[in-house]
Amino acid sequence: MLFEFEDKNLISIEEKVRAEERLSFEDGVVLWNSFDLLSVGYLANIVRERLHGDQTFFIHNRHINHTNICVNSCQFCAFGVKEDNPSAYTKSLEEIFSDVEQYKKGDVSEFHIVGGLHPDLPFQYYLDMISGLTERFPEVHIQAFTAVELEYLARIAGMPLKDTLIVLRDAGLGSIPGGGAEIFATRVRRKICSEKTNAQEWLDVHEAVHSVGMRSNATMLYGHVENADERTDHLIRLRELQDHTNGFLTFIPLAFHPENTNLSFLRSTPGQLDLRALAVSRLMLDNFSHIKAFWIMITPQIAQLSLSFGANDMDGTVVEERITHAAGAVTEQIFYKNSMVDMIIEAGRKPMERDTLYEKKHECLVL
Ligand code: V47
Repeated sequence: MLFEFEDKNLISIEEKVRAEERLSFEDGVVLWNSFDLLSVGYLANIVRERLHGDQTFFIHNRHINHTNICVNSCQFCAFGVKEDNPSAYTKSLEEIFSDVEQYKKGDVSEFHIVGGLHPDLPFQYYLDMISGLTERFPEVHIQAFTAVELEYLARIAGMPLKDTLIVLRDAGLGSIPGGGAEIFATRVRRKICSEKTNAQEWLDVHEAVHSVGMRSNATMLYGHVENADERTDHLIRLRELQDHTNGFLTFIPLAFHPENTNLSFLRSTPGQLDLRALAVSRLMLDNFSHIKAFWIMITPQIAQLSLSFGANDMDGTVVEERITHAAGAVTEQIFYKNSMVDMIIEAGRKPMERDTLYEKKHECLVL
């Protein structure tokens, strides 16, 4: 029996999806606004299965948030604080090394490092962090510092961005996480992160990262003051850069968490928007291979459902996450590998453990 769309506006989009034709800005807006979520998911699933069949990736990784002290004051952020705040912290390099020491004998394959823009830490701290981790854990891939942090690090290093990237790369930096993109539209950035690296700068940093041979991820923070046009514009700007460099590995839509932020009058994202964000991203980002459901932000249950709404990656085991938990996330901070594998199998998919670059992959059978 053929799948029947409730929303007839989706019929022309289905024709394009089946013909592997690029969707337009107008198509994107239709997908964000359609009342027929199941059909949007159905379309995203066509692409997901065309690219990956049942394969569903996850990684055994460890997040490190080295400091929450930040010179910016983004309205949506509950993590960043000023130095005099009682919850302010900065991990010494020794603390970072000893925190992750316990993973030496484990099979963790990635350190994912993101922090605030600290007013006083010297560039040497970041360089020593990367080289110290590389020396101690040569087999672990280091994915560190968002585009916003990298732009800031270049400033404190007093070097051009590309030179800063090359120094970090040569010290062991493997790839760049996708944070800091938020929503590219100027209207939204003025409201939620007026002091932050602007959209073009964020894109320029990723272009520079790709030009020195490193890969990076991309994100979009949704569910606050942005509208469907602005989300679509964000995805299309990422798609354009990917056409140019092909350096993005994966896209992760990030669900806004309002608690303890200056936007705490907003509500948490509804499950339908979480599923839709993954589905629309899969459909609009036709040149991104991987769409990641970050379970920490949307719950493991929604992440599991999203495996039929375009997502083909469940991110990682994480262990410690402070950014979303500062903003009221109620999920656990660690997802044991066997639970991840069980959830993927329960969803009718095939669990594949991967490394950061999706180069080494192996199927995980029931444990
Ligand atoms: O840049 C901040 C977001 C990002 C809130 O690359 C918030 O694989 C929700 O980028 N509610 C950092 N989100 C995390 C990040 C990330 C996470 C997982 C995987 C990857 C990847 C990257 O978190 C920030 C910002 O966009 N964020 N505050 C909040 N209240």
